[in-house]
This record gives sequence, C-alpha cells and structure tokens, in this order.
Amino acid sequence: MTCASVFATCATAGEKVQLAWDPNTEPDLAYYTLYWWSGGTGVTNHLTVAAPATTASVTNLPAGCTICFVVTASNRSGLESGPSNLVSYTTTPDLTEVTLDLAVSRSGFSFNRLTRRFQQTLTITNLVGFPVAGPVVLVLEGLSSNATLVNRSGVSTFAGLVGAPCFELKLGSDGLLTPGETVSASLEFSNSNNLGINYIVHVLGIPLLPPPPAGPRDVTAEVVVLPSGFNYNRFTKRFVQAVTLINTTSNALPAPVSLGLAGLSPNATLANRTGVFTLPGLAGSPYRDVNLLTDGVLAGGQSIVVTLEFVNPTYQGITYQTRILTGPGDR
Ligand SMILES: [Ca+2]
Repeated sequence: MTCASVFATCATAGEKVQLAWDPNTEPDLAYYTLYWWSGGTGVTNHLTVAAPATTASVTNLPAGCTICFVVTASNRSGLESGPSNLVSYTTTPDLTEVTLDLAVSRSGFSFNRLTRRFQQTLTITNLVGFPVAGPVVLVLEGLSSNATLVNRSGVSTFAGLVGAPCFELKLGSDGLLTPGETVSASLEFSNSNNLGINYIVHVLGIPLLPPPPAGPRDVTAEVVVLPSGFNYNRFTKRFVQAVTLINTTSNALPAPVSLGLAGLSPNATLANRTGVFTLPGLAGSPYRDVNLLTDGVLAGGQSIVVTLEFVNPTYQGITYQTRILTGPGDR
C-alpha cells in the first residue's frame, strides 16, 4: 500500500489520533514500537510503548495528510518483529477563507418558547465557478457576549478567528458546495439578557480551484533582458544583436524559453525567428527560442545569450519590447 498525501501542503495543525493494537503473547515481550509517516515527507517517526500496554496517541499530525502507521513488538533481548498490517488515517485539511466566493444572507431572529432559544437561518450560495469542498464551516467572529451559539460544531482554530464558535454546513452526499448551490444553516442562540445578537460571519472551506490553463507562462517580470548594440554583417547583410537573459528568480524556467519581440518596428524582420506568436495579445510578434543546452531549463540565477539577426533593408532603427514565455504549449 502506498501512503500518499491527499493535499499538496501539510501545515501543522496539531491533530491527535489514538491507536490500539492486538497484544503479543510471547513471555519475554518487552515493548512495542509504533512507526508513522506521511506520504512525500520521507520522515518516519516512532515511539515506544512498554508492554503490556497496547495503545498510544500521536499528536501534532500535519493537516490534510494521510498518515500511515505500523507496529512492531520487541522482546527483552531487543529482537524486533516484522511490522503489523499498515493502517492509515487522514487528518482534516487546512481550510481557507471563502467568504468572498459566497453570498451569505441572514434571516431575522425568532424566539422558540419551548427551547428558549433564538433561531436564525443563514442561506449560503456559491457564487463562483468552482466547487468548495467540505468541511465548509461558518465562523462567528465577535459574537456579542450576551449570546452563545448553542448548536455549534466546535470552536475555531483558524488564524485570526481562534476561539470563535463554528457551525459546519451540511453539504449533501457530494460533500461539496457546487457552483450555484444554496444551503442553509439554522443557528440557535441562547441569550442571557435578550439584548441584540451581533456577529460577523466568515465561511471557511476548501476551494477546488480550476487548474491553471495549459500553455506557456509569461515570465517577463522574472527575467532581466540586456540587449547589446547592433553589428552589421556584410556577408549576410543582417543586423546582429546579442541579448542576455538573466533568470532573476531561484526557480528553473522549463523549455522552451522564448524571447518574443512585441511591436517590432516595421522596417525590420527577425530573420532567425523560431516562429510567430498566435497567442492573444502577442499575435503576429516573432520569437526566438533560447538554446538551453543539455539541461533543458534556464536555471535560477542563470544567464544565457540569444543572438538575434534582423533584415533591415532601409537601415532605420530597430525597436521592440521583449516578452519571455516559458514551458510547453502553443505560442
Ligand atoms: Ca452539495
């Protein structure tokens, strides 16, 4: 069984899990060792438990990860058994504030004489083009001190909202608040002095953002471009310019890396172009792909020289603005 993380990031959330296993029966049994790890981290943790105890709890597990556990038994000479079957546990993922992706409306309060509670209905609609996955949680910030949210699901540990009461929405069997879907929540408050109940509502969830569109990425802002002057080659009758590109980031830019010339003055033609852009906003501008040598990337901090050759029959000035695109896909 593989044990992969279900979410890309695993921030420490301090989740705790309790484990139990069947006892071993050897007379010289000394202790058990519990091992656990999270997919992708490459880190194995362990703790030992003196026999005959057969339970342990593990704290500070990362959020949104599948954690795998196995147990071994060791005897008094330190001889360790093979591992038990593997069990896994998925911790609650880190939530993101999605309040601005939703419409939240609140009814007035109604008083229930039997329960002596104030009831309010909140209606929540997903306004964006992507689903929000559960748990989707209402967090009531600054709830007035006379009121208590009686039917709360818990108390927030979210940064900036720590301690505020929470209410988890029921999302139906899909576990999602899909685009356009509306759900409602019935909040019940006790109210010690019957004064007003005020709060600011936040909504937390897991936005399932659409993947970024396939195609090259514009990294013009991340690359410094230093053009030389022009040299005229009498044999080829071309104007030659050496352009140095410097990747100012620490991230490698994947091939192909294209140097585009937007707004090239109409007297000049890029003779050694790789192609002409068809992308919106760049359509018709010529580009030349950078020779990235064997590693196929423009590494972080790396500089590389591109030689441009222009045909310029009228000998007028050659001007353009540079654009840098990286990665596969249509240009
Ligand atoms: Ca749903």
